[in-house]
Amino acid sequence: MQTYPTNLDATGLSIAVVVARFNHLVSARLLEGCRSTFLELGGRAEDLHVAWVPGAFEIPQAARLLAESGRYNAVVTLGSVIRGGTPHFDYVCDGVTDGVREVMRETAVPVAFGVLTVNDIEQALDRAGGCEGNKGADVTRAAVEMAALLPALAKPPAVDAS
Ligand code: INI
Repeated sequence: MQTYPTNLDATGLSIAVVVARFNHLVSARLLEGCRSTFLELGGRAEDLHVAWVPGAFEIPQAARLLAESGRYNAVVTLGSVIRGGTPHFDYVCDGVTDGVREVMRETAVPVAFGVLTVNDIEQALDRAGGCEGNKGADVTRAAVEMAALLPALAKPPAVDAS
């Protein structure tokens, strides 16, 4: 068996973060999870570039431009969509999930999906540094892992030593 190498080493990586201002308290906590995880993994604060957008619906457009810029090893998307009493929730959720998926598929740049889709603010805060962890931290790990893996897929894996 031969396995493509993966790691969680952010040394030398540049990452762009697109974060929605809507539900700002949640976004700020997700962003802090992202920032602290990037630093823990060896990244430098000056290599984490943050673009605030009005809401989750705007995330894909900014994520695409950043991914296509050639400046970043990965893009992290952060925000929260909280269910209200109207179908608006579904349209915003569809827009951001479909849009981020398209950017992932149509660029060679890893794009991590850290947009919470939840029923209420409590569920959002639970997942933004509360009892359910911090999705911003989780997706930053995913972005760093994919940033190492994707370039390695360009050639066959090295033969395992074992
Ligand atoms: N944007 C969010 O990021 N979260 C939400 O919960 C939300 N709700 O509920 O409406 C939301 N709406 C704004 C939307 O993302 C756009 O910014 C707006 O429609 C302008 O295009």
